[in-house]
Amino acid sequence: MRVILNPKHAEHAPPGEVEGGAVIPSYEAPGRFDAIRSALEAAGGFTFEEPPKPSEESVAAVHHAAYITYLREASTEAKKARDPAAKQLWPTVFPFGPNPQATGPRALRGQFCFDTYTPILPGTFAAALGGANAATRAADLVAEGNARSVYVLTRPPGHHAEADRCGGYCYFNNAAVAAERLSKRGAVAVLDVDVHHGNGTQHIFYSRADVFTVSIHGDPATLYPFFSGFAAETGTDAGAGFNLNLPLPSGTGAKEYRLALAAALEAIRKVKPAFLVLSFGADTHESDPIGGFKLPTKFFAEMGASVRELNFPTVIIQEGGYNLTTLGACVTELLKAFSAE
Ligand code: SP5
Ligand code: ZN
Repeated sequence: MRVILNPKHAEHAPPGEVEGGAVIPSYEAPGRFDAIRSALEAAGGFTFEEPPKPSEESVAAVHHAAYITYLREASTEAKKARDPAAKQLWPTVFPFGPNPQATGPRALRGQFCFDTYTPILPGTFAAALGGANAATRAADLVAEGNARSVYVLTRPPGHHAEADRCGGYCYFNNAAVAAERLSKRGAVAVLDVDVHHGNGTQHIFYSRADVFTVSIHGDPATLYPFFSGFAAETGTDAGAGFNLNLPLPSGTGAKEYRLALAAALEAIRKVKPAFLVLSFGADTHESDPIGGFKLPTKFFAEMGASVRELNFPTVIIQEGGYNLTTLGACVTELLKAFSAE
């Protein structure tokens, strides 16, 4: 299987995140990428390549111009800063009403973000763009029939990023970039199996019928992102009926997950898409430090086989997964099953 790498991922390395008023090491760290790459190399059967030179075109197809510009300029500002504190831009205050006068740096930092987990650092723009470019390359290979399925190895992840806001460690929505690209050639389904609701992908395609978004995730009543991912969110306008959320309780294991996955796959079959984008998070694993689900490593092989059975040309995008000792095995199990003859 061809693996498209984000060559710039390490330029974004958050120094920590805030947990109950204390700063703890960031879960979303460069070591995630290395753990996956090493596991795939050890398993064999994977070839690694980088995307062609950076372009913002495919990002502009899903994100607002003002947001892209903000992220670029804020990253540059962090790069130029001499004061160490000014090299990390953390949002603290979020809009509580529209105010055209609120254009200062602290206001903008909150305006283009929805949580406090998502800092802008000197390399954030480059790293986010590298991921989007890798997703673009993968989508083009699949759209043109040059590959049946392609895996995008990237971080930071993307599925929480909305059209004009970052959040949940995500800046550019790589899955949405790929889906948008593929949608020029035919209908697309996005299946999001990260343990967290893919609010960004839902948001970007919420009023469209040509991209069917499906997410299986921890119940937002108790799991991040808390404000979306409920079953009643089904799409709007032309997109009514083209968003499916399958929330599951904390502690969900293979038995219950299997049923939700079958329901998701059945719904996707009915829509008859030409292409599939799989937003793959391994944070459903039983050992994940922030997920709360109980899937064993071997279930990822089953997941890969089930999704593969749909038999659609597929772009697989790496989202979350935070246990560095099991992450590589989860991805390998999924991809091996997916690429088996
Ligand atoms: C892409 C992705 O998986 N984003 C996840 C964003 C989750 N952010 C919230 C993390 C909260 C961690 N605190 C949990 C403490 C459990 N001991
Ligand atoms: Zn996640």
